[in-house]
Amino acid sequence: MSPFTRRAFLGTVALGLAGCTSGNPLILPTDPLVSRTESARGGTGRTRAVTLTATRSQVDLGGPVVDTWTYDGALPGREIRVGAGDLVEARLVNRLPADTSVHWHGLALRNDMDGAPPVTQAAIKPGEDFTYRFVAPTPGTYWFHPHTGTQLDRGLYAPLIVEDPAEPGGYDAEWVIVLDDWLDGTGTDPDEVLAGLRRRGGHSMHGMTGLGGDVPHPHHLINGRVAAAPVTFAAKPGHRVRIRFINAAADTAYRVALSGHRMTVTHTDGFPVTPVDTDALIMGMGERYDVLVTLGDGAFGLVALAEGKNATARAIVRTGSGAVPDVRPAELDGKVVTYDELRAVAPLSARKPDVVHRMALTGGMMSYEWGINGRTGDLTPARVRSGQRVRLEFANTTMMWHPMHLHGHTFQLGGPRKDTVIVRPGQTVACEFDADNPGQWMVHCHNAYHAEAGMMTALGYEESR
Ligand SMILES: [Cu+2]
Repeated sequence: MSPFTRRAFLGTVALGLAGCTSGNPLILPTDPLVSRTESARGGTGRTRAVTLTATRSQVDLGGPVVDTWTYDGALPGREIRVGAGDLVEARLVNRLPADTSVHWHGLALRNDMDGAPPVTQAAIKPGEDFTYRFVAPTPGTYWFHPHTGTQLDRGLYAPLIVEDPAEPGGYDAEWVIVLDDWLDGTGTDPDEVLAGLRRRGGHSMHGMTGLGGDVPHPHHLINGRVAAAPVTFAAKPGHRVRIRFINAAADTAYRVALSGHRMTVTHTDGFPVTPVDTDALIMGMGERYDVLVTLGDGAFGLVALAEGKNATARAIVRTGSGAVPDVRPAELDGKVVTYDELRAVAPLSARKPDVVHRMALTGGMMSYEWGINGRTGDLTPARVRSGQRVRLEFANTTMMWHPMHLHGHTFQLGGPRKDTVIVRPGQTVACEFDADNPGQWMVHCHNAYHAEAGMMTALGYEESR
């Protein structure tokens, strides 16, 4: 059980309010300003209504059959696809034996729909339901998952694709590829694994890149299938395909490549970049990349190598006859595009930050306690005000890498726009954004085990007076 979920709804935020010697009153998710900000977003007037039933399910991973938790029995859950400006109306029915929530990863949505108990809503109890209603403001590749305990490491995840009606397209097909590391129902479950890490400490598995994980997941999946029983994508030679990659794993960075092809990166975390060619991508948990590829003739392996874990997930791309090539395409050892090479098409204008929050990433494997600025799971918010240019500095003082995620905003990371950024051991990474989405927002590591073991805090808008 998480130390956070035991707290009452808004308990932590209310605490911040009570001790208001430290600043002005906070703008809570229930503040009328949150609704006013949503109204100002406008929208298309179209509504996309869906029901998600979170439930215990048995899932065939393509050999291994596991008991797990899913949305509606599907793994990944069914994609939600809307146009920019559409209203998403998603009713979550909780048939799990535990509290849950749905977080809409990467969207700058209204704060009270962010799905992060106890800060933005009360957890949804077993047998209860909750309807999320929000405008999907910006196009891009997003996804959704619970923000409760270690549930992200079960089967509760699905893509959320926001289409851009103004986009030229220029491709023949579009594929969504969801990467995941899997252990639930294989004789253990994520809560048991976390309890074990806390009892015994962890064993960090560092690979060549130092991007290893803490937990040996026995399976790695592309779209819910193990490498031995891959999904096949069929197309014609010469077709241009847009691939939307989503890393939904709990504890694994993947190195991704398509054998016999280069990929042209077009988007990072939903936002367009000046196109750059690469052989491979490295993706931390929570990150998304969109790429374009022009397909050759034959059969090709789309491979995701689990960094530091000596394991792979894969899918097959088939445009003609022929055997599927080896499990480890040469492209995996080719050029890997870096953040530095990427340039947002619409960067934030240059501006001096009005406020800087330094967040030291702290903790270690021995006691398996992780934190921010030495505090474990402390949701007392770092304060910002509407209209400010805010700079967050993540300084990694640990021996592990951390994919850091900010809710409700897409920051500028040097060149690209992102909402999740890999911070390597010893590295300091600066992210800047304009405070234009009032409310209380989580900032945390997207390793599900690190977040649950305390590497989580909040960013809180306060009233400007
Ligand atoms: Cu972490």
